[in-house]
Amino acid sequence: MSDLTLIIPAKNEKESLPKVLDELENFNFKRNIILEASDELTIESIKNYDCQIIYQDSRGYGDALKKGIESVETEFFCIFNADGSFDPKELDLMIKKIKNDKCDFVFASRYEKNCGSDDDTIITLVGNYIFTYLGKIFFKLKVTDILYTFVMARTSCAKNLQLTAKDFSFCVELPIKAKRADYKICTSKSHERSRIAGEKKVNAIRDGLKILFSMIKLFFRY
Ligand SMILES: Nc1nc2c(ncn2[C@@H]2O[C@H](COP(=O)(O)OP(=O)(O)OP(=O)(O)O)[C@@H](O)[C@H]2O)c(=O)[nH]1
Ligand SMILES: [Mg+2]
Repeated sequence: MSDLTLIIPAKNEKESLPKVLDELENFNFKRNIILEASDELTIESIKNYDCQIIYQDSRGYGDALKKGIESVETEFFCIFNADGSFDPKELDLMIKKIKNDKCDFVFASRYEKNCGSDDDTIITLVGNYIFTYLGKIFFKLKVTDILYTFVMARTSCAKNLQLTAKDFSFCVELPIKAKRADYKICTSKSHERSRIAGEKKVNAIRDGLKILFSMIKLFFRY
């Protein structure tokens, strides 16, 4: 399936990223890795792999994903973490939804029936619940796991969204702007695995507050 590009944001993932690329070996997707040019250890760790390395313009998770979306030349793309927490076997179901059900955006979810997470803490679980609920109430979003950001999309639709978030508030900006643009959104069942190695980049308090402020700004269309 060469009409799908995986956008893989990576920051200090020298242990996990090679293993993620090993697991993807039998899948015929393009792989675009987005990282900072200064992240020499991660770059060194994947030098023998078949993938495209793209340097982000600035810093941050959202900045990397924005650059990643701009880089896609295939009809579809999927945001795919470099830490091993996403299972590539789940991509098949997401592809079916986007092709057969003609969805524009497919948001994978850890919180539907028969879904789950090996990586959740009580803080991330409650945080996610609150932000997903705010999304439902204030933006009429039907996604069930707003912060997961395991998202497949029709590239032309995502490129239309004028995304600006450089940090983790990208997680809410993407579904809110997709909904506002009236694109067809659906969800897909997922089970998140633990990260393979390395440290998480999200800080619950700092990034939670940034996401909250971003939602308030988006609500007032500022
Ligand atoms: N290029 C780039 N990638 C980033 C940045 N911040 C996070 N990432 C990557 O984005 C993905 C998600 O970040 P994580 O740290 O795993 O966030 P998380 O899933 O909430 O945290 P865990 O629970 O530890 O998995 C990983 O592949 C990171 O390497 C960044 O500033 N730049
Ligand atoms: Mg992770």
